[in-house]
Amino acid sequence: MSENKKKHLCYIALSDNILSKSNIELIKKSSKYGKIVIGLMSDKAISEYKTAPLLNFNQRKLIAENLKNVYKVVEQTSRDYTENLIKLKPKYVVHKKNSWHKGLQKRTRENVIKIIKKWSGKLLEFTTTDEKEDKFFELNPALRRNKLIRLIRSKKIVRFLEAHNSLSALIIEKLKLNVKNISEEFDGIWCSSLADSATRAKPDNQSVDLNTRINSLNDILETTSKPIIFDADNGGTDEQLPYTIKNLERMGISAIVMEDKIGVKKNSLFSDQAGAKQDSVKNFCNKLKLASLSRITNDLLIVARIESFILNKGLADALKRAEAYSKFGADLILIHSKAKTPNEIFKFAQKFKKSKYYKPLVCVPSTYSNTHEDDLIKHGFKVVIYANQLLRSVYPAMLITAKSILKNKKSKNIENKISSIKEIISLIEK
Ligand code: SPV
Ligand code: MG
Repeated sequence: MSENKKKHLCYIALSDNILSKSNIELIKKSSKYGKIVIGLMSDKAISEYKTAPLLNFNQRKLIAENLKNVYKVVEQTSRDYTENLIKLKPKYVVHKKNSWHKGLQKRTRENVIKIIKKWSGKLLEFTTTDEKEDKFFELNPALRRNKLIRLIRSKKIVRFLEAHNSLSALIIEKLKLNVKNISEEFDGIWCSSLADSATRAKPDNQSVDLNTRINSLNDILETTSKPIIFDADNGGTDEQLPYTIKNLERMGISAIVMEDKIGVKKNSLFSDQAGAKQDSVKNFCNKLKLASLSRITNDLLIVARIESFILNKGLADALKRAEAYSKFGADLILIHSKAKTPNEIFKFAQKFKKSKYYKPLVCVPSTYSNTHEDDLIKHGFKVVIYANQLLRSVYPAMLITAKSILKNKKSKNIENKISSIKEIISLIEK
């Protein structure tokens, strides 16, 4: 580097995993232009517009600070570069070519150009290796598993949607929607016992055995990278549970939900709960303890699902259980309800918030579906699971198509209502 260039600053904002080949290339190329300052985006800033990277801020910072050619690492607390650029007045801002010319990033790029122009700064855009190589990171089960904890720490609410097979999971994986200039997406995949059973035309009563459920998970893992929460019904027997936990952990699942019910398994949304009994607090606490001791890492979160409202046992019972479950190893509490309004779960949240055994709350707004996420956030919920909506949307669509073909004795009449083969194939191949 010439003497003159030595005093120039080169600003690179990074929002992904530092040790990707393309980032290293970017840093190497930039080092010819001046001293490199990495604007390391905070987890929170990233989560506001896309999935947070696998490594958290401190892990990324440690790596970035120790890279050759990096002069300094500063935190960038928003997607917008303005604050850091004005503070540092870098001669150059560096970015990967072609990765921010479209969509929401386009405005950020234009803004950067406008700001640095004030001190004759320049934008440098470099071609880097195909980002597919960076995707290698995503294949690591340990990194996928750890994503849920990170999302819980960095987002106001973490949003899961049910997938009943790989194709529905792929929709969750890839869908991004621009809502009021924020790129919205689902944070992860709920592997529902109801949806998994119904897809196999079986009732939600454990007729689909655990191995088959694990196979469904495997299919979904193959085509996605987002975190998965597994619905394990009541977790099975004490003899089986440690193996289930280890298996899920090995696969890279982020959380297991266990409900405090015993006896004949009934889906909680059925009004008839005859035969379904709630486990004793003591038994279920032992199960939670067993689950939490069976895991190798703390990244597989244990979610205790309380069925007190489902079985009309009331608020006091739910609260007593929440405290006990929390004490015995639950990382999160799922308070289930089949009421038409969220009143009972909101009352529960209000009281539980004050407990010294408080744990982040999960809800499943299937029957109180008119409840907006903002309201859930306001009442202290951290994870929302939309538990069955994709399954419920394919069923009527298939019925309409089948009826149309039967009625018209040809398929032409339904053509404009169904997707083209090309559309589906391109989703798979992309
Ligand atoms: C599931 O989706 O299988 C659940 C949630 O367990 S519920 O159907 O509400 O019981
Ligand atoms: Mg279930």
